[in-house]
This record gives sequence, structure tokens and C-alpha cells, in this order.
Amino acid sequence: MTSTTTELLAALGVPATAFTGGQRTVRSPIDGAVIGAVHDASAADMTAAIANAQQAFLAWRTVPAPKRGELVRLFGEELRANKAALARLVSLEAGKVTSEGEGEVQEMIDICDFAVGLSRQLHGLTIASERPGHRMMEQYLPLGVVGIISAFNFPVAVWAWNSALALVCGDTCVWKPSEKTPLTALATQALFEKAVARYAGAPKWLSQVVLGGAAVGEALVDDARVALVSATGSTRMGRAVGPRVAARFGRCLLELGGNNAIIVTPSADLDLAVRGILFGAYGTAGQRCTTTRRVIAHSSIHDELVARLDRARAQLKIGSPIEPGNLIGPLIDQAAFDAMQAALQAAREQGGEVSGGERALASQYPEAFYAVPALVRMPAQTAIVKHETFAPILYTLKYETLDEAIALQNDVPQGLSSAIFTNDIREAETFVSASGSDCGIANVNIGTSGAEIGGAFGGEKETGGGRESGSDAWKAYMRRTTNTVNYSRELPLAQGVKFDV
Ligand code: UN1
Repeated sequence: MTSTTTELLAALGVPATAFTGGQRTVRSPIDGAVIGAVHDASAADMTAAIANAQQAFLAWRTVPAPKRGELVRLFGEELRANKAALARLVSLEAGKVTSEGEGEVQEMIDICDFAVGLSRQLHGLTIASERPGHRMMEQYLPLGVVGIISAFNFPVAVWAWNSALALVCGDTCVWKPSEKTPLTALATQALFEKAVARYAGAPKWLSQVVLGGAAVGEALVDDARVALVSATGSTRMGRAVGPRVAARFGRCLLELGGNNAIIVTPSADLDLAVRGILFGAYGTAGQRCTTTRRVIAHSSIHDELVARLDRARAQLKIGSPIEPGNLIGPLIDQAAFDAMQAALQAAREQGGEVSGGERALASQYPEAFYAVPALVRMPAQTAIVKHETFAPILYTLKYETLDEAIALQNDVPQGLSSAIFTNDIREAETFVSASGSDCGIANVNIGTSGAEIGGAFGGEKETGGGRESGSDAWKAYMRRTTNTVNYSRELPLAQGVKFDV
């Protein structure tokens, strides 16, 4: 066990018993070293946690929303005070380069700030009644227990998007983090407990973390007391979770795979486009759901753009994410590297011309999996291009007309993020219009990844349809009631119906 991880966990308030002596070994993707051995919970433990969360909900729902916001404000303070340590742990456990690990914790701080403001703005509506002496209104009330399933690539921020909103909305949370990143989850939970300890009158069990694999996840998904299951991960996972939650008429918020494209038009600023595409495609070693996986470039600029991308790609510094200067950290594990190699092989068979993609630093890190970012010139949008491979592979395609480019961009099963680089207002507006990108996120002159928390985050089609984070995504965490109040001395029926004896 590296002392750094142990020291960080201790500094963040995690007791050593929580990450030693357990049956699940945790390895750092940086060098494959063992950094913890956590204790998996059982399905029965999950069921007990849900019962606790339900009990806490009954108390929390009656606390005024701005007072609930105060707890999230305190949690945001803990995150600010511990940003560097938690970010470092994200780097050690998920392999993110330092600035991206820090960016992830910054997203948590930002969503806390957003949620605190929101705690005074959970507005309903007053609606004109058709009856005299009547008032109709709509209220948003606390929903219940929220189950949060998160993925390794944003091991803590995605939980924060959900929990910060859920807590101000009056809900309680049960979190099943990725099996690959339990340590950052334990650390986040410890920081949350510190905030709770500073808050007078918080019920116990407001937010709990339950570690484990599929059995624990299934117990969460199938429990009728979990009013909302918010799940981030692969489309395969979403296909398992969605129908099970629907079968019990629970609510689901799915944030699944992406296959995000950037269209580059003849008028584009190519310097901007190259920078936007490089970060989008290769940042986080291609392991974001918003990663740019396709470039669709106009034939007049295609060759120049792709040559520039290829040159810049080859210069990206690969190495330990905690050493300054490196931009490409490791893949999460060998399975990810194998999937990358399989995709490159398929791309070759489908006519692709591959640059990069080899294993890197194997002699220095025989038990870790670094890959040279890959660029693949494709003759057409073949089957492999339509498939999301969670690795740094960028496919490039050529187009002649904007309609063709938009059709290519939309012709994949996923619908998360998209972008166009153009200086032509007609092209930009067409791209964000009803006949443009079919994704939940459509940007102009910025890349597909790195969304701010203030907007609603999520996408269409196989991405699952959910929206998290900013805008009015909070409404998914509350139940809406319509109330009609009669303050007259009559009882007129709606629609003019008469029912008098
Ligand atoms: C994810 O990869 O699951 O827009 C989330 C982004 C980040 C969130 C990504 N803010 O890339």
C-alpha cells in the first residue's frame, strides 16, 4: 500500500479499518500498486441502509429547504478546505492528471454553491382556476430516498451533482460507487460526515455509501422505497437498471454512453478547433462520457485539420498523472486497454488507417495500462465508429454538405454531446436548431466535454434521456403536487358539471 494513499485517507477522515483487511483489492491505475482492501457490503446491508435512509427522509422532508441548504453549504466548505487532498486521491485511484482531479472536486464545490442558492428557489406555480373563489397551485415536495450509482471516471463529482440537489430537495441518499473507485467514495463520505457534525439537528443517515458489486446494486435498484435511481455508466448497465426500476414504477435518471462528434466547417478557426478536439478526444485518456470520439470535417479542410491533429496527438505527454506536465494518464485497467485494442483492430478491418494506439510505458509500469492516443482516418462511418469505446480513439470522417455532416453526427445510437466549429452564423444556428444535432448538449466553437454545472447535463437515445446538474434538473428529485383550494361558500364543479340532488 503506498503511504500517500493511506495518509490522504487518514487526513480526509477515513478510518483505516474502512480500507484495510477487506476482500476487495483496490489498485491504482498509475502503477497497479495495491492501495486498499475494502469491505464489500451484502444485499442485506444495502436493504438496511435503505431502511435507514427512509427513516431519515421522514424527518428531513420537514426541515425548511433553506435550512437544508445550510448543510450543503457546510459540505461545500469541507470540499474547499480539502480540495487538494481529495483531488490527489482522485488522481491516485482513477488516474486523472492533477488539474483534472482538481477540476472534478471544483465541480463538486460548484454544484454545492448552485444547490445552496436553489434551496431558496424551489418554486412552484400559481395557476388561474376556472372557478370563482378557487385558487390552483403547484408545489414541489420532497420525493424520498434517492439511489445513486456512479462510474469510475467521475468517481465523486457525479455523486455530488445528484446528492447536493437531492439534499436541498429534502431527499436522502444511498450511494453505490463504482467497484473500481471505493476509496474516493469513502473519503467523500467522511467529508460529508464532517459537515453533518457541524450542523445542528441533522437526522442520522442523510447520505450513506454502500460498497459492493452487482448484488448490492440490484438490491438498490429493486427496492420500492428508493423513489429515484440515478445511474451513470454504460448503456449495458442502463439496459439492466432501467427496466427493473420501471417494473416497480420507480423513477429513473439515466446518464449512459456517448459517441460525441465535432463538425468542423470550412469557415472554422482551425487553431481553436485543434485545441478543442485534442482536449475533447484525449483529455482524461478518452474516459469521459462526453469524450470527442468523432471528427466530421469538410473535405476542403479535412486533410490539413487531420494532419495537425495527428501531429499534436503525437506530442501529448503520456505518464503518471501526478507528475507535472503529463496530460495523458493511464486507462483504468487492462480490460479497458484490451477493449481499445479490439476497437482499433475492428477499425483496421473496416478500412481505417490507424496512427498511435500502442501500449506505452510498459517497462516502467508493467502492471498499469498507458496507451498512445489514437487517431483513425475512416473511409465511412462503419459499425465500430458507432460503438462507444471508452478509450482515447478519435475517428475522422469527411463531408461535403452540412446536411450530410449533421446526418452523420446524428447517425449513432447515442445522443449525449456534440459540437460544431464554424464562423458562419447560418451553420451554427442550423446545428443547434430542431433540424440540427439530436444530442442533449450541442455546442458552438467549444468541444464536447467539460460542461459547466449550471446547465442541465444528459442526452437522448441510448444515453438514457436523464438530465442532471444545473438548470431545472432539480425537478427530477421532487414530486409535483397540484392543489386546488376553494375559499368560496359554493361548490362549483369544473367543466360546468351539475350534480345536485
Ligand atoms: C461523465 O463523463 O460521466 O462535461 C461526466 C464533462 C464533465 C462531466 C462528465 N463535466 O465532461
